[in-house]
Amino acid sequence: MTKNAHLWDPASGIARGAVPRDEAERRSRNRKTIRTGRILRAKRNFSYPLLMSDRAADEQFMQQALDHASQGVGLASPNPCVGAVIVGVDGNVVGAGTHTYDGIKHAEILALQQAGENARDGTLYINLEPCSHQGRTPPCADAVIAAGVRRVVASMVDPNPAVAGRGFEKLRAAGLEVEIGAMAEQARRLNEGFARYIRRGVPFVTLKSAMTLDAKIAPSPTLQDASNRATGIPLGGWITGEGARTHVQQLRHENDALMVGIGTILADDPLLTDRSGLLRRRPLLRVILDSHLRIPLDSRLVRSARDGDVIVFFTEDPKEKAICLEEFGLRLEMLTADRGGRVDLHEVMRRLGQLQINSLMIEGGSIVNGAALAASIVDKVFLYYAPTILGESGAVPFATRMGLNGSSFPLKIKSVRVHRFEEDVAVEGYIRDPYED
Ligand code: AOF
Ligand code: ZN
Repeated sequence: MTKNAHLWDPASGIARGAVPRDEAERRSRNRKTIRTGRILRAKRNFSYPLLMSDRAADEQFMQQALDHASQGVGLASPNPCVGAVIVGVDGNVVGAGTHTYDGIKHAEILALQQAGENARDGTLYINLEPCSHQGRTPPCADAVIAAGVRRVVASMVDPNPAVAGRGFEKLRAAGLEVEIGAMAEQARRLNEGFARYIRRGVPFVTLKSAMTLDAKIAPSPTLQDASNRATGIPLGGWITGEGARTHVQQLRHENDALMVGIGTILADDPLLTDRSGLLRRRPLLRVILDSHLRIPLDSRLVRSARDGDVIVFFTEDPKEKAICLEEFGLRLEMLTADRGGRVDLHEVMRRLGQLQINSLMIEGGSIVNGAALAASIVDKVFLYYAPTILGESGAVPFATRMGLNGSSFPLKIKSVRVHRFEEDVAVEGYIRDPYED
């Protein structure tokens, strides 16, 4: 008989060490129900609310961690939004934390400090891998181990190449149970700006536009009066309704910077501020592409510039105008022109990356939209549609001159989501995956 063979048990009629058939069936049933999350695992050392599966409880606590992380929107950049929740052995939350950049401490450190001794043998829920490196603070993985946490449930690996799995390795090497992937989609969306920035040194770019169903962003300038009468849409006026426009403020709040071309300034005289009413640690950086410095000194943008929150990229140097704009508090940066004589968008991206801008929203007119798509700087689109057909051949299209750089159209938009705002709809989708490309 070989060493591993089962011994025959005459009493039961089955091999010792093998599992009886009805017992095997019972275990298989249990495995299935555990996988589908309907019943409790038989043995456990702490109590969740009864009848809640491990997975449902994990998701509930991870949702709490994500809610804490979301409180860092506008306050954590250029760092990621991270929230942590610690559940003690009795199944209750004993600590929680939200990372903010100015607060320096990482989320799990704040949660551990709140939990104190109650963290021992508990579970840490966190939307990002605990860090393994010495940054402005020592590695969080070491602190989690030192606190005696037994299990770590995390949504995703840290896209920061300085961490990228090493935090999890540390935890596992110290004997902690580590589970990765709870509510990963939500977690990845929350930190898509951070992922692009930390992996590539450039901001994650969202192209936002509001248009009619026939993809026009404004009536023809020459037919402005007639358009007004026919459609009620004034040149430079609102196309979408209040619900969509309130949502745009939310998007502005989620971004570090906003970019338009000089054409938009001349047509609309916009303010381009974050009016969400939510706190942010840095003012929304307003970025203007203005090759020949045509920006009017009496525009609302120039008049409202403060603390370097307006940056103008230009290619020619009309000295007097530049000096004058600087006196108004604008930042001026001369960049090289691309082949079409416009500001090189790749240089703009590099420069904004150097300024620690994680995320940029383009709210440009036709030319900037077309140029951004053609230059492949756009990661995501957020396109609002009002239920109107302008039907005017001279109306301003969503994007023009897209073919100039020879980039590959048609562009495929992935992971599409559709949103509804009263009468309007919005299509959100990705051109590039900030975690992969
Ligand atoms: C975590 N928890 O709450 C945050 C983490 O310069 P530092 O020291 O602030 O470190 C920033 C890096 O640490 C950041 O790029 C990311 O990799 C990680 N952020 N990690 O475990 C947190 N904010
Ligand atoms: Zn950390």
